[in-house]
Amino acid sequence: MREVEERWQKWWAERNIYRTPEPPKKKYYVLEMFLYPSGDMHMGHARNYTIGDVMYRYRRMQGFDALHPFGWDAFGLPAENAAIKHGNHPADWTYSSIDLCRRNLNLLGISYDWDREVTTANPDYYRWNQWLFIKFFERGLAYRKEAYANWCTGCQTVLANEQVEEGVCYRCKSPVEKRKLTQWFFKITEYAQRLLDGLERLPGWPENVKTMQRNWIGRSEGCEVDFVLADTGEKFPIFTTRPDTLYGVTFMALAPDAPLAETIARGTEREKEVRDFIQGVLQRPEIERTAQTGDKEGIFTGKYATNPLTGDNVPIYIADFVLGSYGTGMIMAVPAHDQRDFEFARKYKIPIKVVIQPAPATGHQPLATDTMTAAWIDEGIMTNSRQFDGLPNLEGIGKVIDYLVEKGIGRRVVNYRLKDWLVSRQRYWGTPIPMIHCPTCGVVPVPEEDLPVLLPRNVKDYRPKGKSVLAGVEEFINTTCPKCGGKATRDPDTMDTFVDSSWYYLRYTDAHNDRLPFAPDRANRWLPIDDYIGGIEHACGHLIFFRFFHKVLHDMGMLATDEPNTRLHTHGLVSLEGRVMSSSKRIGIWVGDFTEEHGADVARLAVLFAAPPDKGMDWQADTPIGVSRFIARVYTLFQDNLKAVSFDQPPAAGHQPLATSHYLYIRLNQTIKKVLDDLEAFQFNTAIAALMEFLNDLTEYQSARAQERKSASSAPALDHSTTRPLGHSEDSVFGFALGRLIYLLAPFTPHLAEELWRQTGHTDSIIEQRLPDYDPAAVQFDQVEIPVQVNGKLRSRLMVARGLPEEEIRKLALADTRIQEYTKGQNVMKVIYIPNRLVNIVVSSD
Ligand code: ANZ
Ligand code: ZN
Repeated sequence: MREVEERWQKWWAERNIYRTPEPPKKKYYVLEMFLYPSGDMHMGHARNYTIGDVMYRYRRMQGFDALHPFGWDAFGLPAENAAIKHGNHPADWTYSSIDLCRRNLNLLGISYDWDREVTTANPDYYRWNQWLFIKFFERGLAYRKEAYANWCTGCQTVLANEQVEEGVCYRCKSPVEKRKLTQWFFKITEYAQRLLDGLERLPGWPENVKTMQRNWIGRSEGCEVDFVLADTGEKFPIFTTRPDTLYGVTFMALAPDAPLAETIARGTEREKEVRDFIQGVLQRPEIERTAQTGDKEGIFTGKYATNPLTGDNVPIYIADFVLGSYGTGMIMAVPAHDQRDFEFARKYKIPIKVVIQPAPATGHQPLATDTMTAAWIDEGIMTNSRQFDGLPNLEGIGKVIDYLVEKGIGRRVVNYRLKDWLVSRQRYWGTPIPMIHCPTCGVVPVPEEDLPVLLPRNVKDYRPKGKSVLAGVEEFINTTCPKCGGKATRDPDTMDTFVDSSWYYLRYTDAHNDRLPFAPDRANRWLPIDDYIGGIEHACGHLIFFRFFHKVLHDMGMLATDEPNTRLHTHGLVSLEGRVMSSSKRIGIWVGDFTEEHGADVARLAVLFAAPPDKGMDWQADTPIGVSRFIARVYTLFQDNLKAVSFDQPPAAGHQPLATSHYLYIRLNQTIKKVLDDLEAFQFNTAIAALMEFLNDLTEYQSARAQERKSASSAPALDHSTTRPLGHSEDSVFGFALGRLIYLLAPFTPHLAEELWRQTGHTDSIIEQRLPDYDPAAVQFDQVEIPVQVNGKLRSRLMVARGLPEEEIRKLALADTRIQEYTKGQNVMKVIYIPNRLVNIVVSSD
């Protein structure tokens, strides 16, 4: 089969069969997430791309003008790490990896329009990253600030929040610590509410992805309350969702990385102790220290804050469980009603004050400070809260806020967990940030006509040194200021590669544009992406970032839509003997090796058939066996019956209700319906199963016919009730069914389908055809199942032709062997028949 497949792949390429029509009449945009090229592709990759390929073929054969492009997420750390290890250039590793992957994809017969290939490491792509960066800067959406950033101790670079997973780097798994650095950020928080609202308009996205994004964005309604530092009167604003507990505050806590934490003890005898504590905490992963469970640590600062409602002074601590990056980085602590505050208070012997009592109707014992073993976090009645006493606390929340606002000591606020996106990196293999630092003019963008700022090719040492690699490249770093012409330096950082992947899907719509990242009218023709296929691991990273970019570009007037994608499909992972396939760990069945040996169609069916696309699958030694047998059987069936294959609707004579060919005709239409429905519902495994069952029907039909022919020619003739005389129309159904099968195979096994299409006399490609529709009058056997009761009890069921005369039904019911067990030796009094619904036989023993 391999030669046949190669022949078709060559022919498809020559005919440019996957070229995108422009402008499309009826557009459809099918996209798989592009690939980080890291050497050989395994069956996990194959699955993702095959799923997209089936989708594309299906849409095209539905008559859509479809776009199905591919590209390479080519910048990134692994290339750099590989280069450091092997002493070559990251570009060498990247581009040879791309060649290998492209070859693998072509081996699988994936239908990409290679004219639109995008490679993010090429200057003709990354110059537009730089262009967009400057646009963001002009709109106030890219800014620099000094902040505590996630520092990966392995990669020696900062990471975005999205790239820290359970306290370690998502790439190298080294611990991540907080370091204070000046970094570039994208102001994604400005879009937090729109990113949240947009999810409501994405019915085609899986619920779990939307929930993950909602939690990640983390909208929280509450208020800011101005406490004041007791000795200086300086404001000390805190964020709380529970102003109803304001009378129960017994201490305050600062995050170790809150700005005030640095200065609060300065010049006091506690200064050193406090500084040492902060340093110790910041070395621990945030996730660990802010976990609900686990020991809470803190230190008293020696200072007090005044509660604006009560006038009470409470001690200020620095506590490890307070996040610097949420709210104001400072909290009011209410140990009676917050579990973390409770544990902290018990540990440091801070008073606890109950201000919410469980309602008497609950039957709960009133809370007492001394006997409490945990915070009371449920609802209740406000107490010890002056004029608010007696209010249900949920009502109290609003009332207290109103009061604070009136007094000018608080305001309603909405907080989001989402943080601004830190986009600068201190590594080499990425897009240089197109900014110039001038001692006189400050930060100045590189003028548009000077783009791209090329990544210098010759760098002696890519090794991470804790500062930007490019800072050490003299020819690169030294430049002149575009404003004043004076000596200046380039920004030494490169961009997070998630910037590259935030708009690549737009570049595909206009991949060769050298004046803009894309022309709006071209992009608007194709967007949104109709089917987007990729891994669930991107739920809170890429899949938020690209929505953000899309909205910004919408606001810039470059895009008509404000969401990039309507239907999202997340696919499961492929494992091998229980371990997830991985190129870097060399765990996998390799696309190249496997396809060379077994063929592309076998590889495709193997990954499609094992499980529904959204579920994971485990590759077993016998995974490909069943599907390769199926392909061989289809091929043989066609070789045995090539002359019979027909594309004409069989004459109605072939539909005689009791003929085998009628059965086959109905099975054909059932199969067409099932395959079309499953394709639409993204259930490819069951569509393939339906094709397999239908193959059985066809081969059974074929052998039954062979049998008939044999017995017809040899004497003595068999019983005529089981064999019927042959008629021309019988075989025309069979031939027609074979013809239809070629279409149905085309999305799944395009090589086999193309070969059969050619063998049956066609000169064009099967993908240029429309998928056949089913005959709606022939998807059901004209049979009904009729329950048979004896004295009202269900005893048997009959399968009969719909509309069979009542006379016949009575006879069949009484002759049924199971019914006879109940009627034996009894008198049949009555037989009641409700047409097509029920038979009830009334018997009596006398
Ligand atoms: C007082 C209080 C009393 C609170 C009480 C809760 C219960 P969400 O819903 O996640 O927004 N908080 C505020 N800023 C914080 C920070 N930077 N690090 C850690 N915790 C912080 O949670 C808001 C609540 O989390 C706030 O309400 C605050 O504690 C705490 F009985 O204020 B609360
Ligand atoms: Zn200047």
